[in-house]
Amino acid sequence: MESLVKQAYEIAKQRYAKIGVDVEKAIAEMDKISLSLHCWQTDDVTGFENPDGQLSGGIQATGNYPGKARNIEEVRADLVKAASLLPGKHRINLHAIYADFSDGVVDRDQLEPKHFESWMVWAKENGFVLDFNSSSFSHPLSGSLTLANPDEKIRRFWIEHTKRCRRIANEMGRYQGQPCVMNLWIHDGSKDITVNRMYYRQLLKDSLDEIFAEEMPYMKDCIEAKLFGIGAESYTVGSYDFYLGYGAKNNKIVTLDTGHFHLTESIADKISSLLLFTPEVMLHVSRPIRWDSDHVTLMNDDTMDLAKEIIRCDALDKVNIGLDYFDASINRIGAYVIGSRATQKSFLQALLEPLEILRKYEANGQNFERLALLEECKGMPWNAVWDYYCMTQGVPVGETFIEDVQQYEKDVTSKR
Ligand code: RNT
Ligand code: ZN
Repeated sequence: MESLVKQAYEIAKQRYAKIGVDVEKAIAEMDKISLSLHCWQTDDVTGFENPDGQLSGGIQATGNYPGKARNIEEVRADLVKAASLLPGKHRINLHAIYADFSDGVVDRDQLEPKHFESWMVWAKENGFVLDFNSSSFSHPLSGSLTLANPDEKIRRFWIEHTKRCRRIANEMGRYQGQPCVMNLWIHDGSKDITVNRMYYRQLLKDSLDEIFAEEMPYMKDCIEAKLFGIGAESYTVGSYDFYLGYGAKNNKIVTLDTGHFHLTESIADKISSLLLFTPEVMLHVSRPIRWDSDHVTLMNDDTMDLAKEIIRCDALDKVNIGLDYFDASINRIGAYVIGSRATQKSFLQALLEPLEILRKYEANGQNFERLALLEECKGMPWNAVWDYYCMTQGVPVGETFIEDVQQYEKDVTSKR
């Protein structure tokens, strides 16, 4: 197998050289592509507050495939397993509901860095860097409005929660010696027509201003918009326009979740616009089917276009690549690995694009040639480069990771 992979790689290298692409450089660039692995794929966004709690906030994990992680040890074991099947070094994205409650569960307005201390130690031991998220959903006070709630008591509860989350993220960043990226997504919205669109947005703006007032040098703030959630079909307080305006004005990172837009909208096209006005971009790579269904990410046109646009904008160091899907209908580790590798494969293809020639064609008005070469690129042997990359990184080549996932299911998840 090894020599086959090598042979194919050598041929691919020559093929790419003919169109001016340096394959070795592309592989070296792959090292910069760290995914932020969303811990919630391991347990269908349950978290550790209440294992029997219902997922709320307009998001849904459908399916009941056996073997979901039920506690902090199982979540960690699954994360380590999934990451072991991916080339490269990665980050772990935690939600506030994944706190270590071994000393007792506390409410979300009581969370402290100490509840994430064991995560920090574990991450360091396992070579991961942590990212973080405040959690507005699946709580008795979640309702349909949190940071935009006219009820001052409820709004204050969520402001307190989010402020604490920033402090936790800041501690994570300090501990790991690199900034922790904290995402803020709230589900606030309304099922039916509201006559107070401005009012709720004003409340959200006020809440954010207060939350962000405290300087936090070791973390980065991201704000994530959404088109609509289940049960909030008519109005979402934190819409894209809202957060784009807020981010541009306040220098915050805007999160683009690929499931949070009209399905015909190109998320790839937003990268260059955003980066002209905001410092960085955070991605939640997902796969919407008819709605924000959070199917397993695939190497489809949407993911590839997104990766290509980032490379074409030379923006790798300004884009944080997180994943966000939760499929409970198939082996969860398998789902994890498929989506992560699909994202990595999309980036590798983007790095192998013959940009110099394509740009020359474009500058000369040679539009036929540009289109022809773009089309031919799809059939170039990028896969031989991917296999080689996986092999040199010591992770399964091609489809052989299926067996690893099956083995883990046999040994671990099927016994849960
Ligand atoms: C919901 C948002 C959000 C969540 C996670 C769990 O539509 O995409 O990012 O999926 O934070
Ligand atoms: Zn998301």
